[in-house]
Order: sequence, then C-alpha cells, then structure tokens
Amino acid sequence: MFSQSRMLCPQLKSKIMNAKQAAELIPPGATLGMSGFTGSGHPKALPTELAKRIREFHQAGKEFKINLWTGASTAPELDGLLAQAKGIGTRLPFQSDPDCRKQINEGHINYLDLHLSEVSQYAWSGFLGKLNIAVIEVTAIHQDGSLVPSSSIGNNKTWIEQADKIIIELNHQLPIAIEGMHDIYYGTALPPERKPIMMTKADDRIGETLLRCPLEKVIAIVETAALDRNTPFNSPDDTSQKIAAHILDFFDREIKLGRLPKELLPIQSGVGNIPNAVLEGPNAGPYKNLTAFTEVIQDGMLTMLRSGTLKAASATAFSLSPDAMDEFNRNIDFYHDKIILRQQDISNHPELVRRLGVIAMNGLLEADIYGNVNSTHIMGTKMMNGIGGAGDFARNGYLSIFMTPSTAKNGSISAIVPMVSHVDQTEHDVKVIVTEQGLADLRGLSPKQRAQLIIKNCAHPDYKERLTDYFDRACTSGRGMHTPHLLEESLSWHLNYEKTGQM
Ligand code: 0RQ
Repeated sequence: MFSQSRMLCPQLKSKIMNAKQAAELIPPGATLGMSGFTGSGHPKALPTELAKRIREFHQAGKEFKINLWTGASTAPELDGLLAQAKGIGTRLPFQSDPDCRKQINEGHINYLDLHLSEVSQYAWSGFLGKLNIAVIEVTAIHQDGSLVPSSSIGNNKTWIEQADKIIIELNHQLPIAIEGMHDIYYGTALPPERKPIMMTKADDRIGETLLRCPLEKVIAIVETAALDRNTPFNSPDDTSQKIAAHILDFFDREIKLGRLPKELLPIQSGVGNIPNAVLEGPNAGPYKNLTAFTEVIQDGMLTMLRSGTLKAASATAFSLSPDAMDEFNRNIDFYHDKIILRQQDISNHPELVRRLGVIAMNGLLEADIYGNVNSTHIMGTKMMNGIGGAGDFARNGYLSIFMTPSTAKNGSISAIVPMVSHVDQTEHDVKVIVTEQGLADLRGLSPKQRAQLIIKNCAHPDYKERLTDYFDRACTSGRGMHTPHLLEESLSWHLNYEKTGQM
C-alpha cells in the first residue's frame, strides 16, 4: 500500500504489521514512552487500536491501564482516546486534552507535571521506574535502521534508549525533505560525568540528524499516513494586540537603555493564542535577524522567518495551523536550514537558556500582587495543562515575561489576585508581568514596590480599587511588613468565585 522508499532497512521488513497487531503486543500495566509534543509527531494509528483493546478488556471485566510518558501534549487520537477508554494509570510530563484533564481532576489519572527539560534526566536516573515500550513516529528508516525523526523530537532519544522494546510508526505523509532539520545530541550524561554543552548561539548544530535505533529492540513497524493535529489559531484580538504592543515598547526602551542588543536576545514563546499573536508584533517592528531558542514553532515564527525578522529558530516541535503546515510543506527548502529541531532536554536546557540569555515569554492563569505566578492550577486545585517548559525558560532566562488578559471568564475572574492559589513561578523568577492594561517591570523592586506597580499597571480597573484596599490594609494591620498579607483574607477572592461565580 505504501511506497517502500521510506523503509530502507532490510532487517526490519519482517516487523511491518498493522496497528491492531502492534497493539496486541502491549500488555496491561505496560509503561509506554510515546513520541509527541504539542500536537505534532505523536503516533496516530497505534493509540487508536490500543484504546479499542483496552475497552475490550474492560468489557470482559478485566483490568487494563497503561502508564503514558510523552514529550508534551499530544492530540485527541492519543490522550483523548486513551483517557476516554479509562486506560491511563500514570501520565507525564504535560497534557492539554479535555478528557485527560477531566480524569486527572476527578482523581482517576496520576499526573506528574514536570519541567520538560528534566524528564529525560528523571528517566535516566530511574526516578520514574522502568520504561517498557517506546512508540515513536518517524519520517523514514535508513538502511542501518537509523530513524529520520518527524515533526517533533521531544523525549524520543531517551525513550528509544531506555525502553526494552520499540514500536515505530512510519508516517508516509510527512515531507521527506524534513531530513536534516533535526539535531540529536548524544553527548548527554548523568552527573558526575556531565560535560559542558558546546553551544553559544541559538542556531549552533552540535549533534546528528538521525536517531540511532538498536534493531534488536524493534518489535513492530506500523505504517500510517495521518496528519498532525494542527489546530488553527484565533486571529490576534484587541487584547492580545495590546499585550504585544506593551512588550514591543518595553523592548524598545531596553534597547535604548543598552540593556538589550538591537537584534534582541534569543526569544522563547509559549504556546497559545496570545503568545502566537505576540509574535506577529515584531513583524511590524524594526527588528531583523532575531533568533529563537524555544520549544515550539508556531505560525507566528514562520511568518517572522519569511519576513527576515527572524534569522533562525531552535525548538523541539512544530505546532502549526493547517494553513501554516501547508505553507511549510510547500516551502520546506526555504525553512530547511533556518529551523533546528532538538530533543527537549537540549531545547529547554537551563545551561543553554542562561548562557544564551533567552527572553522567555509565557502565559499565566493568575499572578499575585507580589509577582508569584500560577500557570497550572485553576482555583488552586484543578489542573489546567501543566508547567511545561515555562519554568525551564523563566528561571534561567535573561528576561522572563508573563502575559495574560487582566480578567478571565467575562470579567468574573481577576488575573491579578492578592495571593495566588498555587505557585509555579516564584516572585524570584518573574521579571515582567504584562496585561492589556500595561506592563510591570519588576526588576530591582522590593515586594511592596512590586505590589504597587502590578496593581497600577496590570490590574483591570474593575479590580484595582479592591486590590489597593487589600494592600493598604495589609500594610497597616498585616503581621509582617516585608510581604504584607491578611492571611484570613488572602484567598477569599477564590472562595468568592467558587461560591458565587464572581471574584
Ligand atoms: O478558558 O477558553 O474555557 O475560557 O483558561 O486562557 O487566556 O486563553 O490563555 O491559551 O494563553 O493559556 C496559562 C493555560 C494560558 C497556558 C495558560 C481560562 C480562560 C480560558 C485559557 P476558556 P487564555 P492561553 C511552553 C510554555 C503553562 C505551560 C507553559 C499554559 C483558558 O499558557 O498552559 O507556559 N501555560 N508552557 O478563561 C480560571 C483563571 C483563569 C482561567 C484563564 N485565573 N482562573 N480560568 N482562565 N485564567 C509550551 C509547553 O510547555 C508545551
């Protein structure tokens, strides 16, 4: 059914089978390391058949759950179907699927929400237990069995090395010309053997273009022709355009003050509509020859590469809309040497983020008046997606910018609260907070100075007075005057929302 030009390894030909046969090789209780990062490069056929197999077991009254490790979020045909089949025991390190999220929040899935740069170290060090089977999507298989990676790399190198067995999904739909865009680094080691990573520019190449694959571990090859998830982005609205404008003004000021070069420093941008819209901003600005050292290539980055605003981008995955994917496939020769896909322990590596001086830009759910950020837990207890790579970049970046609309849910929630209900990024790691109302540059400020600036520049007018009132009363009747709080009241905004639907 498929052309054989992508499957050049004679020793592996006997392993080709359909997805149902491959799913039958997965026993209940297995721990699977699957490819996939922000909707790209995940296996597409096997998870569907595995979900069916799990349902059949359950219908026969038998237990069947697997533990699922990936690079980051996947797609409905992976996280969604396996969650609907009630087939996931433990899930790590990041997800954003509605069914998976529901089961996590109902307590049916054990979710380990991890810094994405650190996952491979966890696996290598044995913190997570044994990995049984790697399930990896690839673009082609070379004669010696080495693999041309697909549209994301994520943790694939680690899964292939750590798993006892490997199932390959060979995707005939991926552009064969993607070969050469990847950079797999085989110099990683555990302490005390770890060596410096010899990279000084975002677009340095330090590795190999193919994934090494031990032939004896391969138990199945499943051929597919399914597309990545590729959800469209909303076009930038008024709020995201205002946020982008505040950030661009801030960059201009920093350049004038000599604190940023005119090509800025390598940018990192989180996923979502607002970060994507913020990337549209620099295209209209004076910037040329920027670089990106980020996790995910979104539509906005392709636009920047085409306009010459961006010279090169390093990431671990694509996350493109269908139109952008189509444009990328048609013009892959243009992008080929401008985009480098790396494994996520390198794309997000703290050593590299600090050395390169990355400008990290990520989203948040809520920030408090002192600059602590919650980006994962709705009302302190319910998981949204996970911390993802935000912490890798925020703590180690030259600048860490967090952005959000000043309210959520039609104004019933203030994004600026007296005290966050959960902390992901601490006040020590958050340098700038920006909403459509304005930008607060928190560098060099004490907690009380930060509070005044965040309330003044970032809070929505509907909530400003109450935040000021809280802060003033905390400053007069609070117990400690370094970070004044009224502990009886600090989470009352969240309680109000839970009780009345309004903070
Ligand atoms: O829900 O669509 O149902 O109304 O949260 O909010 O404003 O659309 O923002 O899509 O940029 O996501 C923090 C989740 C922001 C994201 C978060 C509701 C709001 C809406 C989404 P509705 P927006 P975004 C690199 C970096 C962590 C991982 C990360 C995220 C929905 O940025 O997951 O940064 N970050 N990774 O209504 C209750 C609040 C709320 C709220 C917003 N305070 N309380 N609900 N919402 N604020 C990428 C990777 O690591 C892979």
